[in-house]
Amino acid sequence: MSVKVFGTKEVQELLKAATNLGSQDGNPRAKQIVQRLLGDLFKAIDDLDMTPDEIWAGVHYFNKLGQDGEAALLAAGLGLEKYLDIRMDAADREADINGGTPRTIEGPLYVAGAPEREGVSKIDLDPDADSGPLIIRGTVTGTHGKPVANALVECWHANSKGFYSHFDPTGAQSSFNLRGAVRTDADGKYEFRTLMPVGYGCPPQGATQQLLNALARHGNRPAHVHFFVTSDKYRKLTTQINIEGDPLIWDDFAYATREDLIPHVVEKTGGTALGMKADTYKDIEFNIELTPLVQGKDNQLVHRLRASATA
Ligand code: MBD
Ligand code: FE
Repeated sequence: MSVKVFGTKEVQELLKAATNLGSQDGNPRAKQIVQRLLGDLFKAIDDLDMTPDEIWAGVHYFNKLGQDGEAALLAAGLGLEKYLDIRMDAADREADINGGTPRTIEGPLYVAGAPEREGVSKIDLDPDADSGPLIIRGTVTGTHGKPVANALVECWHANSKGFYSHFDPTGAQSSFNLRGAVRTDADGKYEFRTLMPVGYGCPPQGATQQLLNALARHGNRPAHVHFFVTSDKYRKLTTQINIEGDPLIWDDFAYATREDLIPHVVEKTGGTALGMKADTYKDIEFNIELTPLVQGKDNQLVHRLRASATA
């Protein structure tokens, strides 16, 4: 069977009715977007001759996706979140905004409300026998390499099992374990004392992994650390670093790896004196360069539903 009904008057009128285009009421932007997406879906059903079984499998997939709370995870896995970065990179080039530390996706696992510290923060609140000590430190600079004092550097990352606090299926971690917020000092410096993260894997029984399985894709990320960097005088940066040497660095299911976001990992001693859990520790210097406001405004603030907690 290969019928073509998309172009018929009946279907076009159905589309118009379903999106209420004949009315002045409603949200015009919502109507525009729904009309386009629904129309593209109708067209695809015609073009690919999708069967009722396939359509209902898709409809029920959305139910499972919602039940699992994984819509934002799937957005990362299908490259939708990366696509938004590609668009923001292109918009920056068009606006002649060059340089600065590259952005990369936020992902779905940020939690607002980490306790704010000055300059240095120890964020490994819970013991984790399988993970060694790690320092991540650097300088936040702005235009012409000028240090930015009083910038807020937030970071969040997984534990030795690849689990994030607040989203840990074992319930093992306290609220802000491995999540920090530090104000840069007068020289623009920040430092987190923490433990080495391990890469994340999608919940094996979840809707995201179910779809990835059908595509013969894995749902794993290399070990990484997320950052938000905010300051009054510069645009907010959303980025991540990868842990050098992770075999998945160029095989991230969320496509977040970028050339300039793989700082060297250096082994150092002297951790005990710093209050680390062993004397030998890993040290990562990650310097962050922010980009200027655009006509006095930060055009990098993305509004999305985020978890929050109180410390
Ligand atoms: C993560 O830790 C993450 O950063 C992304 C983008 C998706 C799933 C888990
Ligand atoms: Fe992550």
